[in-house]
Amino acid sequence: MYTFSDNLLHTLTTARKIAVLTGAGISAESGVATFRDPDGLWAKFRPEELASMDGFLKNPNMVWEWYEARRKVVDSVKPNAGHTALVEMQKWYEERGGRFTLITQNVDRLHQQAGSHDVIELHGNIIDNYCSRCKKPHEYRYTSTAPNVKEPPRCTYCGGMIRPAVVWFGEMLPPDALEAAQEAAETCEVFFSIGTSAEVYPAAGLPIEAKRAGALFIEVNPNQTAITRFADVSISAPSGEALPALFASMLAKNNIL
Ligand code: BJW
Ligand code: ZN
Repeated sequence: MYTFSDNLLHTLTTARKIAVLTGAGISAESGVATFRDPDGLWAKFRPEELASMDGFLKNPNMVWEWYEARRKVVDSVKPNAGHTALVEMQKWYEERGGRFTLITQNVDRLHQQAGSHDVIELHGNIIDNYCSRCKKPHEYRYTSTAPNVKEPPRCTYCGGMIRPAVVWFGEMLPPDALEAAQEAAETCEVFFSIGTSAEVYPAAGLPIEAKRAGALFIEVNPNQTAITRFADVSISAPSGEALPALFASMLAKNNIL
């Protein structure tokens, strides 16, 4: 049973500009591993070997196979109650003329699968592919029924190695996505940071930028993070439980206003 203060519910039901940043934690209850939890991906794999251009060039087959294994997981899972609550919140605010911007670091597309629209993807997605040399998109897609592809396909135009359309360490984030995320952070009244350790920049700077610009900063995470101490409201619970409970409390509050 979750209870939220009247003050918080009043702010949430009267605010018109909401921005939300999500990380791997929101997909944890769907069965997608996070990165930095004790059972996360970085406990078993080295980020610099798997999520960097240097790592890919040193060992392309290993990196490709790691992404194919993660694609297999993403292909087999479903959005959870946390994703669905964000879909409902987006609809609720928009029906009232508000703006609800969903920014994600996740590459799994589960927000879109749940029904969120105009999701800002800061770190790309794990579905698409492009050429690591000439940057042209490539048509390869993982399918569970096809035989395993054990090495990167080759570019039809230049013969370069095909890579997943994610953002690796040391690479620029898509400029339009970053700009839209920064604009939402600087202009919102409420900023949620959900299921992210806030260790990876520039994404981790967004909640702080929002707070500096005057937004109420709410964190949803069962664990402490690098930015918990800056949160105005800290909801220490899994997002698949906390977000539906929060939205239900907002609706109950709104009905008696
Ligand atoms: C739950 C839960 C439940 C569990 N409910 N919650 C400034 C200072 C220092 C360094 C830098 C800096 N600026 C840039 C850098 C370098 C670097 C960086 O930030 N390094 C730090 C690690 C120190 N950043 C970059 O390189 C970025 N590019 C860039 O800045 O370009 C400009 C530039 C270029 C060249 C030189 C200099 C500047 C790119 C970053 C790309 C990150 N890529 C990855 C991999 C993507 C592909 C893939 O998926 O394989 O993105 S790394 C990985 O971390 C992934 C994630 O999106 C990202 C963030 O992780 P996230 O989502 O927070 O997950 P976790 O696991 O860390 O946390 C999960 C949380 O969930 C935990 O808190 C749990 O408690 C919680 N949780 N269950 C709710 N049920
Ligand atoms: Zn090419």
